[in-house]
Amino acid sequence: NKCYRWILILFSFYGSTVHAQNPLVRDQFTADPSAMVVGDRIYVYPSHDIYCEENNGRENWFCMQDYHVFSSDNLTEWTDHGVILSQENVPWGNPSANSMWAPDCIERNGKYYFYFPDHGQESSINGKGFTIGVAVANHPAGPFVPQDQPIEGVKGIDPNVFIDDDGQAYLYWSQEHIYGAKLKDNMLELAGDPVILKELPDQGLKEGPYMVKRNDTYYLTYPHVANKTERLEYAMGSSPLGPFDFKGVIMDESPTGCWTNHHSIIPFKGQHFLFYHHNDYSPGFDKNRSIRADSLFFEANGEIRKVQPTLR
Ligand code: FUB
Repeated sequence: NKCYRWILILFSFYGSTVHAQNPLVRDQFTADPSAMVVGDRIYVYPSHDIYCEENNGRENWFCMQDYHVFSSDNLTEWTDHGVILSQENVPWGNPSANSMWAPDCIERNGKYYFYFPDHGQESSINGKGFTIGVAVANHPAGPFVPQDQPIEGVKGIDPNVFIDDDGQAYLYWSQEHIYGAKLKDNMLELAGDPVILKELPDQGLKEGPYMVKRNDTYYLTYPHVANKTERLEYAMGSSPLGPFDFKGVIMDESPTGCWTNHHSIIPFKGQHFLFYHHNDYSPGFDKNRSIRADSLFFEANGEIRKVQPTLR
């Protein structure tokens, strides 16, 4: 009888735990997943990798022309809500730059603010000249309407937006360094000068910032090229713009050889998840990636336990 009771307890525990099936999206390439919980669903806003032909952009480089959003209530069945924003619809953007890199989305007062990098109309398509714009919707799946101009005072990629418990919003982004700044309540303009978040390892590219708050601690998490390819690292602090103490590695370099990684961390149904990407479906070309998710755990002292990617 005791044994039967234990089996029941274990079964009910296992049955209530949510597991992802990786990669999450299987009919197109996706990268840079930014996940957000709305009600009992997760919405994921990834980049949409395609392959650039020689006559359309920079061959063998990142090539992204639009964004889709996907949602799920169990991490295994995903609904593709279709295209939420295309490069030709960005009033200030270069419609042939193919540079709709990593985005982020957040809800405030019933509106959804979608932050995305793009090249302005005057910019080259060779990696310089990125800035960040905002598109606004009344529903997490859009339709999203882009603002006429990008955010003044921001140059770079990989936007991440965070709203603290006191209502103050912050924008983080990267351009060689990781930057942070307060946002005005309208979520469309900076409210102060950007600061460089400096207390991270000196050497190697750092990008893709993602801020997490848990138990009054701020976790600045980011991909970093410490060796050959990007691994996910984090630093902890007691305020949103630092100072931060470097703590360690969340995920080692990709076992599939993908040069980039890019992530988000959310609580969902009583546990935390790390969303990230590898190039599972394109082992020979790491600019065609696939988004994934795995459970993430905090240690009793608040540090993050390293996540091992579940492989297929
Ligand atoms: O997806 C294009 C770029 O690759 C992102 O902006 C970076 O974070 C890296 O994942």
